[in-house]
Parts: sequence; structure tokens; C-alpha cells
Amino acid sequence: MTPYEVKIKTGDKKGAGTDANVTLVLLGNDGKVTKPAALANWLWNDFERGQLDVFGIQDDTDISEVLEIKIRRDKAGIFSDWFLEYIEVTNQRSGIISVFPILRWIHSDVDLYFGKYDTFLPQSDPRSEQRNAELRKKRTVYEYEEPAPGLPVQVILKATLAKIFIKKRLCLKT
Ligand SMILES: [Ca+2]
Repeated sequence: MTPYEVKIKTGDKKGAGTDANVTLVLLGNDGKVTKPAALANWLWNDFERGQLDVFGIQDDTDISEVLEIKIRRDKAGIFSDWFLEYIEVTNQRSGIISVFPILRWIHSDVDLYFGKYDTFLPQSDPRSEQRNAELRKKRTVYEYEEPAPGLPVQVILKATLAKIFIKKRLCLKT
């Protein structure tokens, strides 16, 4: 069995903490992959705002350098939303440390993959489907609006108030 140490930093912002159940899979070269590990410390409230949680994982597969991680959470708990700042994985046999900067909200019931140092450019991202799904989600929050023909488009929040404001302004102009 290979021991890994996993450090998880939850963001220090409102609503960042979660009581959801979290599982983690480690991936390496040559298709090496660990079994999903449930991350939970006995009698401890994991993943609270601003907290650094440390977990020990044992797996048959020895990934000397962890190159990618897959993380997933469920909807358990009243406040299950989770803002994840970073994950650091150390293979305690090889001593190699891998850092995964995340800095985003983790949605429930989807497999999210992150590469070491997350340095992929969009066009070379091996997980382009995940990136596209995130973009689609963003488009449901923001939309472009052309205030009047020929004028530059504006990005506005899909909030009724913003629309009313723009419509009123257009009425005043005409
Ligand atoms: Ca918690």
C-alpha cells in the first residue's frame, strides 16, 4: 500500500464551507489511477470556511508523481456549496508533492478534473468538455445585450433590475 497525504484548503469567503461528502481520485502516468477515497476525518467538521484539512489515503496503486486529480461531492448538508482553494497531494513514498490550485466553486454530483498547477491553455486542455460545461454555466448567468443597434454590446447580469434600467435609459433617449 502506498500512503498519500492530502491537504485541502477551503476558501475564506462567505458560504465557502460544506458538509457534503467528498471523494478524491489520484491519477498519474500510464493510466495509473487510485480507487475513489472518501475524505472525512473522524469526529471532525471538515471543509469549513478558511480551514486546512489533512487526510491520509492508502492505495494499492503507487503514483510516484500525481499529475491529475478527480474530485466529486454530493449535496449532503444544508449548506453544501463549496469554494475550494487548493489541494496538495504528497506521495509519502516518493516524497513528491503536487499542488492543484482550484479557486472555484465545486458543483455537486459532477466529476471535476484538475491538472498539476492547472497550467493548461484552453486549446490544449485535455479536459475540454469540463471547461465547456463551465462556460455554458457562466452563459446562463451573464448575457450580452445590445443597448441599441450599432452601439457596443454590454455584458449584464441576468437580473430584472438591470434590464429595467437599460430599457428606461433607452426610452429616455428616444
Ligand atoms: Ca463541514
